Amino acid sequence: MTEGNFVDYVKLHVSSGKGGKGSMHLHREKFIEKGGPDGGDGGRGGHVIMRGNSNLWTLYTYKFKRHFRAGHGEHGSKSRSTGADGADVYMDVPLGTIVRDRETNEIIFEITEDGEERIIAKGGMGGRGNWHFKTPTNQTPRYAQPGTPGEEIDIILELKVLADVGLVGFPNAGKSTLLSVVSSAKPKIADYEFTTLKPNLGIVEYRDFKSFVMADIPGIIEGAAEGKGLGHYFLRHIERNSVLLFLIPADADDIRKQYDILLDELKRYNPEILDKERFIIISKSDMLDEELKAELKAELDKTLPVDYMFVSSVAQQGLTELKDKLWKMLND
Ligand SMILES: Nc1nc2c(ncn2[C@@H]2O[C@H](COP(=O)(O)OP(=O)(O)OP(=O)(O)O)[C@@H](O)[C@H]2O)c(=O)[nH]1
Ligand SMILES: [Mg+2]
Repeated sequence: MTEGNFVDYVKLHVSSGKGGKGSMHLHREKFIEKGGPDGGDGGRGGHVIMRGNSNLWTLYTYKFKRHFRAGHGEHGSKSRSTGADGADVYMDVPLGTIVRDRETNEIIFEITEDGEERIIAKGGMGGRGNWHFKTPTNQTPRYAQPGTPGEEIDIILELKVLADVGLVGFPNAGKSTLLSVVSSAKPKIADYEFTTLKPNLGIVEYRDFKSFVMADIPGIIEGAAEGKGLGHYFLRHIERNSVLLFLIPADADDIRKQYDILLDELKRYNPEILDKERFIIISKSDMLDEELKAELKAELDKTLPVDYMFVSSVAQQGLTELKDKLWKMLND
């Protein structure tokens, strides 16, 4: 995914089809003087149906199409022929989609499974044709039922992102690069600071079709709380995340100090952010040879207050272990 296409809230209008009218018809044929009633039933109106689709990650398609209308049932006709049902409309939504009634704001249902189908607007029933109403005393009923109307409702779709990881780091730490190697997101990457100006979200596909969302945000610098760099306005994008993943490059002068600065900026923005679980990755660790790594490890084991791991996005080192670790943190 690229910048700006993560849609997690849309307002829609849906309406189902009305049922077709039953037919009022009397059989007519040469030489048969009094044919009986033979009007067929009307068809059912089409439903509007929500369907879970595990290949979808956002409500993006609903940004452009806001009205969903199912087909009307056809009317019944002579010779007891039933009208065709109105066409159903399927709305594919990502798993974790909550459907609300816009008027009451109440949750109508939530779609959680792939292939799960729920009717959001039920099609009207077809009316019964006049032959159903034939009785001993009324052999030629001149009456047939109309179809019942469809339903119409204003709804809100909300996508609840189930588990998130937010990337936190100085500019140029390699956040966007990491996102690009663990997800199919294609954020802009460059060798200068503040390459990322808007948050990017990527879906990290994990063993056995599991997945989680990772948010890449602009870099943070000391003084962000006072508006330095890009400020900290965009930190709201990681407020929802359950795990904060700090990236500090292996060639940083003082890793512990960078960590403290980052933490302090987060705290100034919103102290509650510090209640989240934290994990550190030492990024660009392909720049370290084994000896340097061992030395650094001995030092970090003593100085870093939270768990950490060496990762290289470029050399693809430590990525699987990182995903395992994050998955564990998200699900514990
Ligand atoms: N050697 C090495 N370089 C890396 C690695 N990951 C990223 N880089 C380089 O570091 C530079 C910055 O990478 P980005 O991913 O754009 O960094 P960022 O943290 O998103 O930067 P901002 O968006 O400015 O905050 C680029 O030149 C990358 O090629 C890595 O694993 N190893
Ligand atoms: Mg970036």
